[in-house]
Amino acid sequence: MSSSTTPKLIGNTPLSQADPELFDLIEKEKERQWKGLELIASENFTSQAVMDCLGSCLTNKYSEGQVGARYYGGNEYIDEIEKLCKTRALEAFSLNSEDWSVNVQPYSGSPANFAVYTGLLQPHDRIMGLDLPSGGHLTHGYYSGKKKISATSIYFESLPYTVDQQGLIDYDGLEKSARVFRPKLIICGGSAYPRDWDYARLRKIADEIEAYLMCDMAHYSGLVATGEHNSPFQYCDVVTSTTHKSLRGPRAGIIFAKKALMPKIDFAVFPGIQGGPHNHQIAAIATQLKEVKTPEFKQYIQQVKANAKTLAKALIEKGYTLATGGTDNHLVLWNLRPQGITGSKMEKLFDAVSITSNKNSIAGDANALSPFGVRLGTPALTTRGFKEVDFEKVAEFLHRGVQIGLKLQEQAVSTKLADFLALFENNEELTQLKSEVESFAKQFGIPGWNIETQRYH
Ligand code: DSN
Repeated sequence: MSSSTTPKLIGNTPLSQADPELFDLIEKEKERQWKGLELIASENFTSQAVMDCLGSCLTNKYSEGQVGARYYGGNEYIDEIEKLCKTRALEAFSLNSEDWSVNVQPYSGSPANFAVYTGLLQPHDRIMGLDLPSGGHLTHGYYSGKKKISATSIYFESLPYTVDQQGLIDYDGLEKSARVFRPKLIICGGSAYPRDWDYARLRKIADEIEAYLMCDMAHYSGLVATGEHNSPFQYCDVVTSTTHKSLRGPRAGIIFAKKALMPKIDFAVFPGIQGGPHNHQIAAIATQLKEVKTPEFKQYIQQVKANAKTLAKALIEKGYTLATGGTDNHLVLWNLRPQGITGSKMEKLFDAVSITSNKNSIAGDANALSPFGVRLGTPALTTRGFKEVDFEKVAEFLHRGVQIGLKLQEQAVSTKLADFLALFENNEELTQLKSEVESFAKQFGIPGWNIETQRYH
């Protein structure tokens, strides 16, 4: 075909030309990720290989159903990809395919959890999960005093268990409540819990009341896969996870279940809750699970833990208090109640100096909207190559941030957040701290980022 007769291809223009406005916003976000210190415990920087899958032609394909049993044609390669992903998922967690099945289709962690509940429970069946202010997740049944917040608490009857004053899971309290409430499902795993879990104890409680035991290991699945955290698989009936946190894969979800339970869960994922699987995500999970099996990934996770311990120790040495007094995993729950400044104020101040963190409830907080905790995690910066010595520097930046925050709080005309924020403008100490944070962070790359050109390659 001569060029004069070649039809013009629709949609063949790169984003930079097709939509410069959006392209520019993405460039700005890339730069933000590179020049700041990312301490949100659930975030990470995924690999170029994962990005390649996410930006691939797999996003074009519909494939409702299971491998080998799809509703549409043209799925011969999609079947191979999903099969590969499932095999690698079982291998990554050393699971025997005689006992365990896996569904890799959930779009993310929340739909994965809801699919488990939909598959195994009837509406209004009872569930018990760790309370959100105690470090649990919204989807584990959260409701406030005034309102049912998570759909999990709308469709099921939820009674939370909590942590004690030290921040440790109150297993005795859970056992006592479970004997009275008799839930059909007990959920373990959390989003802001810095210690490991006693799965044997949870299994004993679940067995006594004939409940299912489910673990949502989203935060620490990278630690479980590498043997750096207790494995929930020995004791649980179902284990769910996201794949983008410590596992460092794409934004997606995954469900493991004992073989007999999986048909009901598969049916809940599709056609119950979702439509066509996101095949680009499934391919990206597959390639990440290949990486998870490497010695380098195990070293990465060991460094994540060592960095979290260093951060915890450095903060304690500066006189701070941590929930549970330290950490066994990838996160630190920093209690600023003794200093008298809220996590809400400090989250904003850290943002202003290019340190990203999040406010978090601490045991004993009266106001969930204005808690005294800050959650800090090490997975993202460890991916950028941070070692123990770098986290000592991070602790120093955090400490300087709190000192500035306390000064500004003194100067503010009221205790309101807005009056605190008003003092950020043109504050020289904040400007200086931001500049030092960025100079420090910019020495470290992020996957796919070319430090020389300051662009993704
Ligand atoms: N948003 C996640 C977290 O930060 O823990 C959980 O879904």
